[in-house]
Amino acid sequence: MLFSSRLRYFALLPLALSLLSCSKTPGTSVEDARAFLLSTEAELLKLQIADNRANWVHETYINDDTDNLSAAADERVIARVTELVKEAARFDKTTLPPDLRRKILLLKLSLSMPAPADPKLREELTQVAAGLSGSYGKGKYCPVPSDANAKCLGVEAVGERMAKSRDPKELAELWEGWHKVAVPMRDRYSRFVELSNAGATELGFKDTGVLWRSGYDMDPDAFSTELDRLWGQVEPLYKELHAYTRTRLTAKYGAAATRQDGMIPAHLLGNIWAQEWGNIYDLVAPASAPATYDLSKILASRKADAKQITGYGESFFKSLGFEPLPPAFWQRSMITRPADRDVVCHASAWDLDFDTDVRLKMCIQGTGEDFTVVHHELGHLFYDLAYRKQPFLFRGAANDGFHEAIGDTIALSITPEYLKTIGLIQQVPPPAADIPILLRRALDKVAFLPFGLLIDQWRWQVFSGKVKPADYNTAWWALRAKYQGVAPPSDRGPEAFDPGAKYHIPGNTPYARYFLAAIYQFQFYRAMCREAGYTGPLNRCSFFGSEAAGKKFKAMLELGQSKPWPEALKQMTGEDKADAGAMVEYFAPLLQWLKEQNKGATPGWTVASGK
Ligand code: X8Z
Ligand code: ZN
Repeated sequence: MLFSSRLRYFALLPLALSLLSCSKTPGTSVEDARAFLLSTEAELLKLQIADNRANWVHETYINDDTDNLSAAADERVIARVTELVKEAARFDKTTLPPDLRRKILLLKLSLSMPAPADPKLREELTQVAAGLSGSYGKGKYCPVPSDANAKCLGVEAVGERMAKSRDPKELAELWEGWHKVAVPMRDRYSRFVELSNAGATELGFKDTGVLWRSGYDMDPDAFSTELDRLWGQVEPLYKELHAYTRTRLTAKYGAAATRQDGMIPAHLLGNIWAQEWGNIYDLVAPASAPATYDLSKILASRKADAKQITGYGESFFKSLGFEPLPPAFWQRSMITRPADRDVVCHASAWDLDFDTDVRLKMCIQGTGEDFTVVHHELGHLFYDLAYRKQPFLFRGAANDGFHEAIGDTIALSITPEYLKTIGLIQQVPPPAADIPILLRRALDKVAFLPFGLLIDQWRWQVFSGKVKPADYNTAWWALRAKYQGVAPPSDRGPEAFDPGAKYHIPGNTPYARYFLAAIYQFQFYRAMCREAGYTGPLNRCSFFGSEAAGKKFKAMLELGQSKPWPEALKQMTGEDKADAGAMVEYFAPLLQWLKEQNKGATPGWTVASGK
């Protein structure tokens, strides 16, 4: 009896201690950290799936109810992550194995919209955020607002007209019309900034911008410097493209395209935001170029529907050795705009359950642009599927630029030879078509670079308080001038909030990722071409069908975010630094050609002082 009671005593002691440690002073050992992360991952997985479902329904059926439901689900995740980050601080002084330390770091960085712990403020923030994103999704430009029957245009309709119209007056109207959508967002956006910053401070960051810049396995200031370095590598190429495009637009539009300062009016570049210029290819095409092909026309003549266009993307991945998309993808995606309700049409890829329920949300109309965007989006989904066996906190990209680069890497392989292989064109254009094909591509990829860079330059200034709400728009145009060399069609009034007319601002999606992706994709592509045994000029390579290239790619994707990104990059490319050299190599023949065309002209523009 005695013995047994002693035994009981000893047997119960550890349990009693652990009960004590749960209720009063939680442990800080490595084993405690492991247990904490295990339960955190299980809990967050559940919460995040519920949040994804609410957001999916919101974005595919916008109304007041779904605005509220998605805001409430976001709030639950943010509240819990905030608590868990604070709880995890107890391991700050524990020497943890690298995987556990990394998980805690990733947990801390996981919110792109940190929120205050005060439930009232948190609720306000999530509602302001859902309202901003809803306002963008519902946004319409009504050419004759007083006429109830006048047809109002959503963002794709405005985009489509701006791609096709060659009437500067109509283009200016469309541009100004769409930008009105953002006017009522400005005050809500400044409140959003205040509240999100309060949340970032509670998590130990100076502001939300610093939190965003902390996600790159380097010091946040070093990250800004790194972006400047990369921009420095490609800026000369952009300047030549800008100068050439300006000359051709002046020839076409005369005074409407001509400015004393050398900037290009933003409404003449074939895109609402002047972010990609491929739609004005016909205006800048080399005079004596051999005919190439127009993918939009080919797809239209074949009556390729949304499903077929998506199928082309899937086949490419399969040719590299990836499994087909899971059945849920085909059953649950939204790939065309529904006729009867407001939806967020901006294309996005959804990892609903962090397993095989992956979905595409896109309003495919059948253009050549859709063809590339489908590859972009499927890149996200094949990445999601590849890392789904990782622990929950590692189910993400090496960094967010990697996620954005995967599909684009594949799309660089859409060469004439590839289009012939899949039967979309009958004849491969002669080598003399290289320059027009490269120019067409540069209008999208090279023109994008300064835009990709400036969006977050603006947001970082806003989050840091350097730019106050009254100066939001002036600061925006100062950056547009500095980096892109573009100007608005007319002076912007004091009520304008032009950043809000771009999805990622009201949608609060960080944007430096796209700048990085524009550079990484050429680095990945060069490595895969090498792996596929290709040795010719980089711009003619397609690694379609190369299982060797696919294997290398897949191995990197499967890592998820379990390792710092330079390791993932090294495994795939042998290089551990981002390098725009691959992009410069790809466009080298075009750069030389542009320089010849620009002889006698001076690339560049002047930015008014004080801006
Ligand atoms: O937003 C996107 C994708 C979804 S992640 C369609 N992109 C940026 C944009 O449209 O502004 C891709 C390129 C840049
Ligand atoms: Zn994307």
